[in-house]
Amino acid sequence: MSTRYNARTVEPKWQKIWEERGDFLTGGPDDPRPKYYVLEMFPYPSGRIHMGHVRNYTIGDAIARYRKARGFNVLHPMGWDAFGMPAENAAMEKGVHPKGWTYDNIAAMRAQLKSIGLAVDWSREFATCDPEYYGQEQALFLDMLEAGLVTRKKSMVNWDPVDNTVLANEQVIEGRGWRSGAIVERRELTQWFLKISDFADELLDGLDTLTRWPEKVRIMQRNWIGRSEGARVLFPIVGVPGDEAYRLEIFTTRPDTLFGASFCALSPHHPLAQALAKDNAALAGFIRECDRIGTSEEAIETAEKMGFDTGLKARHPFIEGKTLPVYVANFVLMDYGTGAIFACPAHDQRDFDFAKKYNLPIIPVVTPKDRAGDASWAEELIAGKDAFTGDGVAVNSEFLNGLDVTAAKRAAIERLEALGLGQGTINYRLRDWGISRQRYWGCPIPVIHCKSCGVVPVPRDQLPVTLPEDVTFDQPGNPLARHPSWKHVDCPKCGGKAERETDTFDTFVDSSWYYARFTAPRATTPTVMDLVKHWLPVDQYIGGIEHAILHLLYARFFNRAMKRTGHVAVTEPFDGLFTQGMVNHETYRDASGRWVAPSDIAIETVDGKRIARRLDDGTPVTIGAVEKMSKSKKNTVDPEDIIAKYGADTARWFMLSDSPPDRDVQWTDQGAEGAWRFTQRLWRMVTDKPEELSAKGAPLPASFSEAEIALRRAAHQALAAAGDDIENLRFNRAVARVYELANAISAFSETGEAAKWVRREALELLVQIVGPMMPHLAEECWLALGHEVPLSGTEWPVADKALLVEDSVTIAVQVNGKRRDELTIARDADRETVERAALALEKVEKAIDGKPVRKIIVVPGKIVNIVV
Ligand code: ANZ
Ligand code: ZN
Repeated sequence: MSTRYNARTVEPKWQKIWEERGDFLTGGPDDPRPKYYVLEMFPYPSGRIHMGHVRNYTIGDAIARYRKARGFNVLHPMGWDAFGMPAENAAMEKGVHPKGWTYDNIAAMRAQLKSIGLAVDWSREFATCDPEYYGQEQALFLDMLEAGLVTRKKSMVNWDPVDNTVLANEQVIEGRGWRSGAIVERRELTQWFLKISDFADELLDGLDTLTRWPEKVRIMQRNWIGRSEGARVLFPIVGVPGDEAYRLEIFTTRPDTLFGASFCALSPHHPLAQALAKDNAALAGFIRECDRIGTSEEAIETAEKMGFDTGLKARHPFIEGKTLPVYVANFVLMDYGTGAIFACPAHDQRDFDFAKKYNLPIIPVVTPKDRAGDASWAEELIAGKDAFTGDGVAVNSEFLNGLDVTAAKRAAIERLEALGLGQGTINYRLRDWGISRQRYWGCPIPVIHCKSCGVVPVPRDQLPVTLPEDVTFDQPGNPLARHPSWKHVDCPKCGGKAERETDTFDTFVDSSWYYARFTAPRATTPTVMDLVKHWLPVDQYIGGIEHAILHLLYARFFNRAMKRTGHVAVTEPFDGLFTQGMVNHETYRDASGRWVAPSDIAIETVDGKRIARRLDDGTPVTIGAVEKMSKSKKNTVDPEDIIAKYGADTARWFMLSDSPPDRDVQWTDQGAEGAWRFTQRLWRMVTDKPEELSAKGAPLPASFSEAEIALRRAAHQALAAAGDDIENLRFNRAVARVYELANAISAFSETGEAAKWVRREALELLVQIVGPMMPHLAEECWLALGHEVPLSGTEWPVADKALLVEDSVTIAVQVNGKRRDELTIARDADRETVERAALALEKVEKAIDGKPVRKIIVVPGKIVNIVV
């Protein structure tokens, strides 16, 4: 036979067969099989899939196929995270409409994803920009509004004064708008918020139940929520114009360091700072300068520390007569704690840097335990560069002296409470989730603003509030706001003239509930209780680590909000989470330092050295570091090219084989070729010598030779182990077992009827193991082996338990040279295992009779002699 395996024709053929058979359509809730919901994070329809998608969806697909073969009713859907800025950018740059651009991209990417051969139930597909989807999202929002889970409040935003638009933190690059290049300002806008901070403790506690999540993701979420125990302290302030009784409230996690306080600081947006700035031009100028940094915590954190002395004095709560200067400082955030701090430079790095810059006192009040009573320690600290933030013993702190940090905190809080100057409190870093975006291509927020009635929800029977299509992108700002008619409506309450909200939702809202929608994608309510009860939680969620915090935290919150409003029954949406690594590639640069794409170069090996040249003009190219595939470094390979050249199975196989799926994988031509060669090899093994295989369904031979038993063992052990590996997402190990078994089959040279039977059995098992990973090739092999029912409709084989036990030997056991018993044990058991097993034999124990063992002699595979 020996034809070459031609992926180009075989792959589309099987994709068609699966579709016609409806193999991957999900069974209904009354399906008797246990349910299994596997979901990969849905893609943004940029227009083309990249290798990261191939990896992500191949992992999910292998799981879906394996679970289906194991008898589960699998839900494995696909959809599109389709709202967002790139569509509007395309509209501005190329004059295409965001809607057309998005749906065209979806069509292109759907075809690409289908060419990977995904076992997806395409009948459930939707895009978040479908009015049927976002209309239900609006209904959810109105329910949450009614349930008190939504608020409207003023908040600071990054404002691009040239584009006249709000920018997300990621769109501010070194203080400038990413498109306009203008220096970004901070502005206060009234925006919609979801009250995620009400759930801070619940979201924190819930992390403990997520035992099938990577620990690193749980840690990141914990840090993001940022629960801090501390105190609020009131500092009476001397010199506030018109308010002699003014008391400044600060938040601290270190009330134990109060005796080391050297100044207080206000955020530039603290009401006191703002009030003072009204009559103080210099302060107003300083605040404007601070605003230039943007709103991101990172920007504020990395900016040079700046302060402005207000001239006010704060009275120390514990030290009679002592006052502290009050600064306005750029590193104090308005939306954390109370927007004001007391500073203890000796024990906080930011305070330390600030004190050095402005010549403020540094007063150490906590000594490391091993330097207690060592006077030179304080001098070293003051002279040095670093604050001491560790645990230690309180010094110079009156009633706190001698206490460790924890005890001193407690004592300080007790005293503050007694004085009426403060109390213990818990603070969270987690802020409410601002969901307003001044953009067109998003889900319209379904409310109406009326001058007399205020905010009025859009009546349910008027949902969905759809986006108008006749919008313009020829000027910056929000096209919805400048649309001539869309926003003008009558107030649903009083009938007077009113205006629609022109903000749309943050696209993270869209991705916070799509997993629930997949359980009833065409329902006329957001979800259907029976169905979400059946399918949720998602059993296995798979995606990139870049979503470890925001997306996963928002979805965990949103699910709780949906539970409260009666749309789901579970608390946590994702039972198991897997974060796959990135796909990397070598980088290349030409003589002038410009990046060169892998497809534009040729590499040859000269004297053991790899030399790269440009294909067009032969000029040399430098081979650089292996980095994450990215357009900017041009080190990408296009999945479409790979599939055209080798077939999807090769790409799938390489993605799964090279490294553990949670680590980065390096895409190389050699690796892809190696994977491709294996597809050819497997095909040849199955088809080359049909005469060496027994007929399909031939009866089990009466007996087997030793070599035949060995191959049967190898095959059944590979089956059991690889199944376990796939189930636990250890695909690289499953792949290794496939290679081992393939080698064992190739090395098998027995002839005769029993040998043919065994060879067929081993090959069939090999093909079935390969099935979830290279489904097209496996189907074609399965067909060539004479099976009428495709693998997609075939159950996972059951390994023969008897063949799983290790190869064993029987050893005689003597005590003082006299045979007492024998031992059956694995042939490769180590010495210690053999000794322990021998000593545990009942007859041996009796013969030893409690006497101390002096020596054990082991002759491997033969005899054990215990000397007492
Ligand atoms: C005095 C002090 C002394 C502090 C000391 C630390 C060390 P976490 O752990 O993140 O909650 N802080 C409070 N509000 C702030 C704000 N709005 N902007 C910037 N910094 C603020 O950090 C809490 C600590 O960060 C607080 O404890 C406060 O400084 C500062 F030796 O108070 B600390
Ligand atoms: Zn009204």
